[in-house]
Amino acid sequence: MTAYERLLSIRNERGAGYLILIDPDKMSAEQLPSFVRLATEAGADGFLVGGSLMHTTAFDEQIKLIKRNTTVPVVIFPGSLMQVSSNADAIFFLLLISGRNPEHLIGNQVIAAPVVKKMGLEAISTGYMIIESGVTTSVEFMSNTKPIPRNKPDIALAHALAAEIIGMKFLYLDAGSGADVSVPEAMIRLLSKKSSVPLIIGGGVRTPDEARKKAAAGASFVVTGTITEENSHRGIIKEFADAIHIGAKVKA
Ligand code: 1GP
Repeated sequence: MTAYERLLSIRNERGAGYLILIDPDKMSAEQLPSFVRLATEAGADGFLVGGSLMHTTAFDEQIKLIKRNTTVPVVIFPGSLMQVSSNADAIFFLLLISGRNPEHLIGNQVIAAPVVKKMGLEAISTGYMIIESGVTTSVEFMSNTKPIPRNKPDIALAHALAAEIIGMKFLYLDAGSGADVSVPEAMIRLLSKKSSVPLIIGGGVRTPDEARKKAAAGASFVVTGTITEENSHRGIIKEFADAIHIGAKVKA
């Protein structure tokens, strides 16, 4: 089964899946194994690895370490061209479709594609949309693009439909790491109703209740990064997982 198929079956079984973002700069090699093990046991359905910046030189090693300590898919969520590793299960092959910066629409992809192909790394075509969140986020600054206004779900929908027609496999709506406010439920509801592309929602999700609302609005996956870095204990991760697994028949 491909990582994409595994993710979809998790979504189908549990109503929505819980993905934890690990920023390679924010967790040390000492912390990583125990965090990954406890998060897996607490109900995380997958790990995303990536960040807007990268100071570490051990990206590949970190992916290996994460893989060694979990059974769930480990997917690269690349913040730059330097974040590619054959040790991951897959990579979100991102096109920053909310922006109009050609480097993030096709330039970087052309540079990365031959390497990804040669590695035999599963690439999951993902339309990446930055949603306005009140502050200038790292991803907005680094990508030199404007986010989609949060009160314009119709604009987000037009992007989602374009992604669907192009044939993308996921849509990632991101308010940006550490955002003041997360992606609005009204936007998630509209896109999940009118587009068939599964939605990944992240950025600024801080409580299990907020995560549950994203899943109830139609998110196929909800991502937390900052909050799980700050509170990396089993209890909070289990609360997030239980809140997001809105379709689970029996709660773990
Ligand atoms: C950012 O969606 C992720 O790209 C996670 O955001 O760090 O705010 O949880 P947070």
